[in-house]
Amino acid sequence: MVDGLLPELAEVVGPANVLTDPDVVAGYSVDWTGRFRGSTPAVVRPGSTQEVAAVLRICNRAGVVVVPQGGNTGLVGGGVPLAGEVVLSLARLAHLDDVDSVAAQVTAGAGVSIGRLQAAATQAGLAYGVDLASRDTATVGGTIATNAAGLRALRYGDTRAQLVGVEAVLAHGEVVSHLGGIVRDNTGYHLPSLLCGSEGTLAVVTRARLRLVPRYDERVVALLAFGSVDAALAAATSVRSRLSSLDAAELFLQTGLDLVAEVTGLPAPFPGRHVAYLLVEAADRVDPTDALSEAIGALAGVADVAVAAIASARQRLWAYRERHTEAINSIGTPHKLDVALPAAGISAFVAEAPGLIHSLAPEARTWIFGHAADGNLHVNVTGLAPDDERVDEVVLRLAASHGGSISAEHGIGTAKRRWLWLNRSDAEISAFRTIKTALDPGGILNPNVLLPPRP
Ligand code: 2HG
Ligand code: ZN
Repeated sequence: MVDGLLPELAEVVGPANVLTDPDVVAGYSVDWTGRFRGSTPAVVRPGSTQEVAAVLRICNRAGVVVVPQGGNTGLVGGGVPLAGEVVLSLARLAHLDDVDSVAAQVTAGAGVSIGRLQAAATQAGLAYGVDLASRDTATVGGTIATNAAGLRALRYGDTRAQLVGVEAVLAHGEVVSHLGGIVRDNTGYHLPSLLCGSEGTLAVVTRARLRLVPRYDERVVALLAFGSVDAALAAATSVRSRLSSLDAAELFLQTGLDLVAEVTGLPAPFPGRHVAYLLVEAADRVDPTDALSEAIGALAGVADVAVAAIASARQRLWAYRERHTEAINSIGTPHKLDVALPAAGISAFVAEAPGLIHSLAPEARTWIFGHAADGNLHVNVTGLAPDDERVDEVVLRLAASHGGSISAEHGIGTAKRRWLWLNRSDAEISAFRTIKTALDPGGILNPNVLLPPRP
């Protein structure tokens, strides 16, 4: 059926932007981790909102299902064609307007990378509040679809918190555009909030109006070592309450540090070995070193400290945390279980999860790290077959039993849709389905993610 549409699609986007060569489309059909592999008859690459609209009109009329895709850095199998869907790549929507310094906002195309957006904001004396390790590949559209949060969310919030307006194309090809940048704009349903985190199931975001934040050039990073996870978590809470310039508070463990050092060749940060590490960064207009030292001075149980103020030294400390993902991927295909715990449950979860995983899959290895101050833990498990979901099940159930979320920042995708009920009631899921059906009655927009399969 799709084959018959290809000439029509090529007329809209140009023949060079309908990719069908199996070697070329293969890269669009597997996720970054390698866990989620599918296939597609075609990758369509529109170059404007109007072209996206025309493509969706054609697909909707023919009942052809599409999977929108940004930088393909998602971690829950939400942007790859696992059921043979057409891939709608938004990479060519890469126009970035000039920064509006007066409003402290910018309008960006869905295909603009987060790194490019950050650079433009910095150039204008501002900053973009969302930062993540995949910044040079992840895109504005993808981070909106997944409501990405990243490394600075404790200060600036997730992508939804940056979103002033969106332009998007609905399933039948109609364009909804609200990019005026008015912040006090209380005129009914807030489509940016609805579309953000909807994982391409409700509309295809083509442009966004994004809030920018002040740029702080004075930065200092400290890496703290602790004899227990509890001490590191308590330190994150304490630093957060004392330090208004806190930008990030990231947790990792000795096992993860060992792997990062082994894979990257980085030297160990300290002569001794410790159980847990907390990386904190403060950023301000004036040098925050004294304020950070004072906050660290108030902590109990700090076994060692390294402080870095100049950019290259800061980056060296960050590498121990940021390169976890790449180091884990280098030893096998991970199961990524991104959960959030309330303050009262986080330390019990960290204590219980590895034992539970081991009892189910003794050959598996568990890696825990994450955004400590937000209670967001990344539980990565290697040594499992990609489709072996026993461990996913127990970890997600454990998070829910402690009152936590089964997806803190990566989304639901295909990886977690079976377990959405752990966090969402029947009434909520039914409301989700009502919204989906209203906006996409033909079910052509990424219908195999987020919502659980119908019983
Ligand atoms: C991070 O915080 C990302 O580095 C990726 O969210 C987490 O690899 C992961 O599981
Ligand atoms: Zn993360």
